[in-house]
Amino acid sequence: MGGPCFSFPPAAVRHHHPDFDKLQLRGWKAVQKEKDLPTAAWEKEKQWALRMGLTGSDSLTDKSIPTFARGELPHYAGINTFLKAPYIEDVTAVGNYDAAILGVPFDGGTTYRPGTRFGPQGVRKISALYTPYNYEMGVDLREQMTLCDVGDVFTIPANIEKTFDQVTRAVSHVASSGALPIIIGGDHSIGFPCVRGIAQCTSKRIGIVHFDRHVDIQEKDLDERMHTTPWYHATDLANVPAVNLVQIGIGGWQVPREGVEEARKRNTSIFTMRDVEEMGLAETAARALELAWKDADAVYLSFDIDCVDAGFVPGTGWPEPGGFLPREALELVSLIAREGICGLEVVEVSPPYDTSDITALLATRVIVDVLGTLVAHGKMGAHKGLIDKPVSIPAGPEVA
Ligand SMILES: [Mn+2]
Repeated sequence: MGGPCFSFPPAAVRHHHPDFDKLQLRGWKAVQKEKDLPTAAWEKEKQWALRMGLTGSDSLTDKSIPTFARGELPHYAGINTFLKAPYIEDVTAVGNYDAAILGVPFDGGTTYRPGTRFGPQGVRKISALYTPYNYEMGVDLREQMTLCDVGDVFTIPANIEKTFDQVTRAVSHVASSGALPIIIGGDHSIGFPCVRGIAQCTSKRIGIVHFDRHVDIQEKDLDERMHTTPWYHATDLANVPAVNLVQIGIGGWQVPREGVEEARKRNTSIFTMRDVEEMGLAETAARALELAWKDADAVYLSFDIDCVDAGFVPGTGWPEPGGFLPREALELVSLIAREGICGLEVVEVSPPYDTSDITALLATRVIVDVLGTLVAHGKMGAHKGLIDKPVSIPAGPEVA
């Protein structure tokens, strides 16, 4: 019987790092920070759940549990909105919230794998895994902001132009209300009508930070505006100049030359994965912010899930190896969002091609990480100053 070939030295001779100090650990700081977060909204939600879902059975010890599941718990139950946020059936009430989730179920701009029309459903479904609290950021979205889910835009499956008009109308309504639009795609063709929806509510100048493996800036693809074309049309808008478009993660073998030619003509800024690697995440974000915000009044954040390495995002239209690790992508969007944004879209999640919801899960993380960052850095609501030309969309007739 052989003894172990290695054994730990006795405690007396262990070499502790002389500067080791628990106070320096982020993990320890986060534990401390949690105690300062309020709980009022959670208490209110539990009361509301009892009112809506009836008091629970006598045999339950926890008297906050209702008979019918209402609100956050249990995570596997309920009718899924994003993060179990209240569903706003009457969209005229959307302005009562700091931010609003809207789905754009549309894959008519897809040139290879379809399925992103199921993106909003897929992301909402897996978002049920999440609590509104983030340990490392020390934020609790339920306590520190208000979020609603306005449901989906009524898209027109066989008509991309009519769909664009519907999307612009919906986004302009949400932006005009003062709620921050958080858009779940849908393929990337919706980038154009989403930006147009915000741009038409303001006389001010909008920059775009775009995460993608693909450049998405050619005029047409297969004779139409497609998911390869949003930034050509968005940067044709008077107050969305191409010089404020920063494209991060572009590279590989799926970047059409027509798009590259257009990026060159329009003088957009493109960071490849190698650029990011060499600069590091902090420097990448700093330079991207400088370019996107130069003489601009707000920045729109567009996150194509395929900017992440194909191994992490099987459920997408044009997977391409060599992109970001999830941790890098999340860190970068967080660094961008801390300066404030006027809208977020997360696109190209295709649940029929997904495996164990992992692609939709990452899309959820991008959204909650951006919301958490905005809260942590005091930027939630900062976009409201942008809206100086709110649009007004007629409501339908009163129902008796
Ligand atoms: Mn892409």
